[in-house]
Amino acid sequence: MSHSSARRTGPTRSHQDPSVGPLRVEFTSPVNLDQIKDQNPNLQPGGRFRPRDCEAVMKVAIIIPFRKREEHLKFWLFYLHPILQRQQLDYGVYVINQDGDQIFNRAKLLNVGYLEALKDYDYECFVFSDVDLIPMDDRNTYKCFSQPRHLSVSMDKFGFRLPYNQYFGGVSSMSKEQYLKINGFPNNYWGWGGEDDDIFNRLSSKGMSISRPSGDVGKCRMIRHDRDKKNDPNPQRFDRIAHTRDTMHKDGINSLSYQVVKTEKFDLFTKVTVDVGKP
Ligand SMILES: [Mn+2]
Repeated sequence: MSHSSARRTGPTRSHQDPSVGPLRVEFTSPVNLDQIKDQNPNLQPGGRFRPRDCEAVMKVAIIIPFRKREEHLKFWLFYLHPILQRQQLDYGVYVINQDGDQIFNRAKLLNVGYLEALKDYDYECFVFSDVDLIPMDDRNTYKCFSQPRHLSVSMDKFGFRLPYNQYFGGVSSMSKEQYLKINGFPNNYWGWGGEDDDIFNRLSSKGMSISRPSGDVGKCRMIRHDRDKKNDPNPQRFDRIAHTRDTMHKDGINSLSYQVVKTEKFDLFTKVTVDVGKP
């Protein structure tokens, strides 16, 4: 048996963990898509990757809710593709683009991403990431755990600490089983805020706890930006969060409706443009 085929079948991961630890992350010099493509020659169309020389750690769909943040997406792709490949994931990147100019609905876009990614491949794990959050340590593995995972635990914008114990915003991951146990995410949070707390309430009402990396490994940077248009704070959010336990069984993946406008496979990501309606 040749050396290379032995490596392909052997238990290789513990012997060649390729993570490098803390990373330098900055947003001053712009990046471009051609450069990113050249730097990641092993990607497949649609922003897919699977390790060649070992069995992948997990099949992971990365879901990014999106509208008019092209500059942030470039930084995200620039930093994350190399990290995700070093993490030996069998992964795909799905940018879920809200069509039109109605008020933004982050959680509904995440639900759409879950279903649309599963049309592509038999993913077992879903990472839900804001487009403007970049991990500063590649030991923060973008995979699923025995409990739902919160990955963006120490963001620069919060002084590298959790803003509050129940915080579940930014970047999180859930297995298919964990996601289905909570009926997915709410579809009726229009505008900024609250949907992450609703998701936390869903998880805790089902007896799940939150898994997190250490504050050191979980450091990340947010790209600074002004408030998006059509994403004002949602005044109903406090009332909604107070009733998650009553509403979650009828509002979620079981009540999701949307229209795909188009699906595009670019070199570095799959973009699904979707009409999610309006309040
Ligand atoms: Mn942001």
